[in-house]
Amino acid sequence: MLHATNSIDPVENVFARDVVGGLSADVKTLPSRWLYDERGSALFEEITRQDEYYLTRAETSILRERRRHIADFVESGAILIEYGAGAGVKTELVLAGLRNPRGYVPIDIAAPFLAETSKRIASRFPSLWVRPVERNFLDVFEVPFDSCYGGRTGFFPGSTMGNLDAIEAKTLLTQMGRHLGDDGRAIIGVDLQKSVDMLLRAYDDSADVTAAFNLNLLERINTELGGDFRLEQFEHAARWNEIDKAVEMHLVSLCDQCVTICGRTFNFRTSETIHTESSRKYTAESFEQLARSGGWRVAEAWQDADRLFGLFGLIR
Ligand code: AVJ
Repeated sequence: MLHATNSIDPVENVFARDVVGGLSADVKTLPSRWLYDERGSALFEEITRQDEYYLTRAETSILRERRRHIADFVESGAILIEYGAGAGVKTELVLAGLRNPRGYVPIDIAAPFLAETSKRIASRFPSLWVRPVERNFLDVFEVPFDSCYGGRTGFFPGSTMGNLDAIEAKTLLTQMGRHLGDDGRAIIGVDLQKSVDMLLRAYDDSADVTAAFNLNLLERINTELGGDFRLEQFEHAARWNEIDKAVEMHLVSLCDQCVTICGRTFNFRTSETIHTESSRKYTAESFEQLARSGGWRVAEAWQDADRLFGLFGLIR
């Protein structure tokens, strides 16, 4: 147990503040970044191994097949700056393909992952300067290494961009521009629009790993904030939002019920949902438009053989 749960103050505690705020709204939502506690991160890793979740395999195949193109795009001696580094598995693939990379800056709020990833990368690439930054990549902050150390390339794989709304995405792209400089480059991976059926199956796998991942958020509220969610009275749902071109994850209330968290009571009607995540899906054109809104131009567009996923090389 992390805290005496009766003393959690939604003004002081950011998680409590987001939960109380999100569940007080007319349309209940919770920010998707809270899905990634230790169990949530492990469940996400398990999702990437499910047959229906094609994203990770498709992106990894692009990184392997386009290794040479990527190395040409990133000039020799570059510093790689990764936004939301997580477990950093794809990073090793990219670094191994680059010519003489000089530095690696993983940015992540999850300190344990950050330390582990930094250690592993530093020992595999002994000549690389590794400088982790423990931040939420949406905050405003500076990165180590100025331009005299070499050209800088941003790396933002995994379609995490798809979880950001238009304002957050534009803010991040603008901040990346500031970090990476006028001749900086960026490599960004996003999922592409395709049949709704295939998209929904990726977010509602038959082994129910995605359901467990989504429901874990309620478990986390119970454990960390002393909530009394009855998990069996909620159900995972994946829905397509045609206007936003996004797969949404929801938690659907199976009955009329009330839940108490931090001394506050929240009512749920039967079928009312908590919206827990949006994963936006792009076309080459819609991604190009997004990139422009943040001050970037698309110089390279790579796809896997089945055209499921897109990796884009951006310049200023
Ligand atoms: C890691 C955020 C890219 O949106 O596809 C997987 C998270 N959610 N299944 C995604 C996720 C449900 C994933 N990202």
